[in-house]
Amino acid sequence: AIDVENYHTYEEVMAYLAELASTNPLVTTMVAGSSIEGRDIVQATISSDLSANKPIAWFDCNIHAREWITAATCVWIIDTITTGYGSDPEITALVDQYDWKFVPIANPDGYAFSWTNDRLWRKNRAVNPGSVCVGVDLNRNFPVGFGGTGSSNGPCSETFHGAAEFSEPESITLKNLIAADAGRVKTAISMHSYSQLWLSSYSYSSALPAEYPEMLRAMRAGVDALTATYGTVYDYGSTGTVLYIASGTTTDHYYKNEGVVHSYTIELRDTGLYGFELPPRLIVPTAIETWNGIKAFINAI
Ligand code: 0X9
Ligand code: ZN
Repeated sequence: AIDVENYHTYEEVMAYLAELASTNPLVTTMVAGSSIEGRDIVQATISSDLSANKPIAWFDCNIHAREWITAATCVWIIDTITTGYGSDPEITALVDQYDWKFVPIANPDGYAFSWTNDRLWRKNRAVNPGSVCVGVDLNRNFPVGFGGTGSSNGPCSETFHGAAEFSEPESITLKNLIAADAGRVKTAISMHSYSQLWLSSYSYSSALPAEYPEMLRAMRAGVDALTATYGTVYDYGSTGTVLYIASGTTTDHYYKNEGVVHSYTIELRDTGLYGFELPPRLIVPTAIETWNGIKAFINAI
């Protein structure tokens, strides 16, 4: 078990996932890759029948190190689904319908560093040849629009895109996971914070995807249910129109290169009062409203 009302270290989250996998028949884990510093990048799967090859709802969390609420929310959702299966009819139906896959800490080195050295660290912990600055922004290391607007070629920048697309083991790991389930991923959601936004492609340009009307409908269903929970206000739409242009993101890769129409980035609470340092007392409310949004969204697609 894990105390979902607090933030947890990388080791604590990994221990929780291992314990779940060994005690709960719904849960399997796999080491999908390893980080620059050699930490495991773990994917947890919740499935009531792995052999059925169901459609998948897939989540990457904490690709940005300082966005602790994202791992905490993913852990809360894992805990809620595994606890509710068989007793909560809505959860039971969702697990019978989908396999649920989570990478709760997609950037383990950065996350560990944000606990031990710098709470506001964002990137991974790559040593950049020829620079004193460390780290690549993993959410600029994907191919769609690689190196373009909203990314930097300077290793000291918070949005440094890296030497080449997929130069980092952490981004390769996410790419491989999505590719391994090609054709089955019904939705892929990248969890970020903060800003309270539900974002679709495109991110690398202000152009809109062909399926944008369908994406808008699905986002609206999610945001309406999220807001109905506690009144938390969210904006939604394509990243390039709602937020800013960002090239080389996960969401554009899952959408454009892997064919996942329902590919989104969700920017969780808040809007800046606490920013990345959301107090522990707000973990559960954030997770509850987000889960309500995800349930309504997934029932709408
Ligand atoms: O800039 C980013 O990478 C994200 N914002 S954050 O404050 N969490 O760093 C936004 C990226 C949004 N784009 C998509 N992936 N769609
Ligand atoms: Zn982020």
